[in-house]
Amino acid sequence: MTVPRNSLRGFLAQARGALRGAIETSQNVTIVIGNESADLDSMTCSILYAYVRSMAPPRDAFSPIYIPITNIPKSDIQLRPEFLELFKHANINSQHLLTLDDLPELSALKSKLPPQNTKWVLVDHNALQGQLGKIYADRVGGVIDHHDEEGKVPSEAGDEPRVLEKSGSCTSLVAKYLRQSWDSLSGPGLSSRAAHAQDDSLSDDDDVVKVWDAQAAQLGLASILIDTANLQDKSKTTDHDREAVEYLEAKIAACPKFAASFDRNKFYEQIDSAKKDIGGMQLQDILRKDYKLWNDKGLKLGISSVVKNIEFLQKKAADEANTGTTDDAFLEALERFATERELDVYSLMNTSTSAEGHFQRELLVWAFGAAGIASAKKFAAELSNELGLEEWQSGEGNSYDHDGDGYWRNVWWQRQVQHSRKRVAPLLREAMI
Ligand SMILES: [Mn+2]
Repeated sequence: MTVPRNSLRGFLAQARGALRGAIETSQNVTIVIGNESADLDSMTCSILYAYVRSMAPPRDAFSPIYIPITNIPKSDIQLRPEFLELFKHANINSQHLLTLDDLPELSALKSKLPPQNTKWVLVDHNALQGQLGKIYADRVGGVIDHHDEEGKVPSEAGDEPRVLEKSGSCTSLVAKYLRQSWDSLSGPGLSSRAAHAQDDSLSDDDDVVKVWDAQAAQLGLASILIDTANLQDKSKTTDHDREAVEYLEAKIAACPKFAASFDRNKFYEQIDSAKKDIGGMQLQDILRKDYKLWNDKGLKLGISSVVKNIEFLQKKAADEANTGTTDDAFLEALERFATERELDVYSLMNTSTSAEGHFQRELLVWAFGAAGIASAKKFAAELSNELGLEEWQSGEGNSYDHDGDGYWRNVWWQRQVQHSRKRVAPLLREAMI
């Protein structure tokens, strides 16, 4: 069975059905999955890759269709308003996205989806973490990623890619890898009645393949623009990103339905402001919505990335707590987050724009227990220069720095703002003792 040329919407519906069928009948299944923070990049990488590969598979593909899974429960989609904004441009909605909820529940995972029936392609990470990693790590057979190599993916990936390169967005690497296959699918339009019948976003005059391509192109383009600040962030943007933007924009320009009205800057602003629209969320949800966890040398390290400054979180904490000082409410909320997850080291990375319009970063590190404290101190001592760490004070004029009573905590301005979690996480992990 080959997967027919289809819209993203049609493809995702087919993928959901195929996954269910494969589980029920013990058929082989190839799963394409992004990382556990499940940001926009991870989501679009997995969908784009699965979409094009399913319609243009390698000769000896492990299964007839590639299933894109976003690495969060379905309920967490709501914590990513930028997903919902972007879905409109791709003519899909949150119901179409496949998530962890589409896999068998954890207790039955191994029996209902036996490892030998699966092949995993990792996009936007290169080591399968968490519960999935415990069961399926040996079944990883391909990777496209822009994080530091963790040495977990076999050096020979056979039919699937093994691409680990620096780029602002992993979606840029995916677009580059798919280019030939995708173009081979974009030949003369098939404006068949059937295609029009199954896609109600089309009018009779539309060339369906061009519309579908332009919708998929916008899905990918959004991540690249978000990850590179609309190609303006020189520390992140690479040639891969610029080339992918050009390539995807050409697909949009080739489609009469979108060509005239599409404006890259407006598109970027729209997705970016949706991403920052977190005012209505609970503080604990904000901390977990872009969260990554590692286990190194027996220590648990968790890092939350937040697109607002600490002051924003303090106000939120104070509103939710209703009593005590803002500082107390904020620190109690953070401590609850870290202790519920039994972390040895918890870090919070905040990005924001200063009153003068400059991009800025705050970095908090909170360590619990002797080994965690020793690791955090080592990190602070060794990396202070590289990260440009400078003293920070809360709005109430307090320093959060603390050493004693079984915990250690420090907050800094991170003046070397080019270093995102992609850099800070490996540094923290290396500091673990
Ligand atoms: Mn990424």
